[in-house]
Amino acid sequence: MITTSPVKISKALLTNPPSNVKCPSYDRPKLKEGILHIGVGGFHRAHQALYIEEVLGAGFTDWAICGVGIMPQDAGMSQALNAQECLYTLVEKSGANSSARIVGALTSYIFGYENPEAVFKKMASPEIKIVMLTATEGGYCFDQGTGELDFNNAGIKHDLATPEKPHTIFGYLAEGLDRRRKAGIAPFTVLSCDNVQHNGQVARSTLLSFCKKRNPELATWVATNVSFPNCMVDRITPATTDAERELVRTTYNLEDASPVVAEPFRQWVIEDSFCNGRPPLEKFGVQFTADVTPYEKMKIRLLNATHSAMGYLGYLCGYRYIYQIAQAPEFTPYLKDLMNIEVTPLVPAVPGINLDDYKRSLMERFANETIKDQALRICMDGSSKMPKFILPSIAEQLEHGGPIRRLTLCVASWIRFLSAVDEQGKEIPIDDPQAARLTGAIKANPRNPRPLLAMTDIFGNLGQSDRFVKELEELLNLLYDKGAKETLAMVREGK
Ligand code: CS2
Repeated sequence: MITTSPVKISKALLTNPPSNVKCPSYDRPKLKEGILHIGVGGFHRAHQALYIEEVLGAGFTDWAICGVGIMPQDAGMSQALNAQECLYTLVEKSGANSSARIVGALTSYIFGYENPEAVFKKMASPEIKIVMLTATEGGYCFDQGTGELDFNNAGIKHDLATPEKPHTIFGYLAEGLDRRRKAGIAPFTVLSCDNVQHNGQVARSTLLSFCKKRNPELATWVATNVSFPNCMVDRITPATTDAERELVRTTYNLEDASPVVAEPFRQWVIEDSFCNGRPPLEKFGVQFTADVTPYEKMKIRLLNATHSAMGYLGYLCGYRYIYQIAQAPEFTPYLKDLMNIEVTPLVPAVPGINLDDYKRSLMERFANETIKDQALRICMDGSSKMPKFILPSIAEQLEHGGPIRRLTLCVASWIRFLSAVDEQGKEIPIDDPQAARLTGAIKANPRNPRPLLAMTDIFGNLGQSDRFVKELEELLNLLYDKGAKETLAMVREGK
């Protein structure tokens, strides 16, 4: 039981660290920033920043991170981190075990949305060797139908018209790289850490399309000199809410405006092509491979897809946390069948991984009730998650007449969720940059998915599959007529 008042996170704390909290072992002021990271949310701080923390702790001091936020909603993170010298608490929780450490790997944070010039300058500094991204699945602004950068996207239009004050990763990367090109400085590696299959290739092709429009010479230079390794990242990290701040306060006596709580599991598999050097991550549990394809397909199509299947339908059934859904007896067989029957046949052999063990460990991780992962976190940004996690598996199954019922139930649940009113008549908060467009499409008739399916930037050509459209309409009607629990029972029983 803690009786003294909580200690605010600051560098003063590091000189007198609490006994139950691990603190950086290195001399923080001596670090150099070799990495710039765009998109400093909970996931980056629980994953990449922790690997880097270990790199720094082992004496490789040139790889500290300069964090960058480019969205207006990053103002809160900027304020919180800058007020505590970019230090934060990371708590790992599983069962009765919990451990905390103060992470010091992030040594500065620039709020690019207000001060883009500071980001450009930093990107142009020769010390920066890698620019890492967690830009979210939607941050790459590509059209699912054509696979190309979407030049109709408002952010892309803005960045081409207003290069000095960008809103997307493209405006920043293009300007940063252009400054290096003009100054004769070697480029940085662009390392995408988002849940997008072939994330490096996607980052490369979308950035090249953007640069071609902006300045063809820059595009050629980027194509020849910049590397974009693909990688697979994994660690379940709930959104930070007051509950997490309270946990850190009561368990560790720390006052932290922006702590992170995550599961103990973490994985990072990267293709080893870095054009300007890299930290020795292989010494700290990162796996390097020539081809990340099987790892990313396994992770995105099994973990992320099952998350989506739990999120929408679970929310409609009245659950608010993922562990509740993963533990619910009515859900477990549906989730297992979805993975085993509809997704596993599409996943290639993954070197060194037994897929049965992998799926078993996923179910255990989902059921970890100590991390309280929010269903609504999973339900965010469906317009960009569906096309990466769920729809490609449906498309592949359709090619050879394979089973799609359980995956289609996930799509139907998303569309039912988008009606924004639950079965009790309560409002559902829709958090998606495309919310207005999506909800507008089903306003006239929420049971009719066709106006949504006509959005080929999301659905590709799935709307042309009579089989898929029929199953989707049937399941959506069942959700309205029978409710989420009964529809789930029917799908589970093969009806
Ligand atoms: C989740 C991911 O956002 C989602 O829908 O599936 O954030 C997931 O928790 C991570 O990818 C786990 O590595």
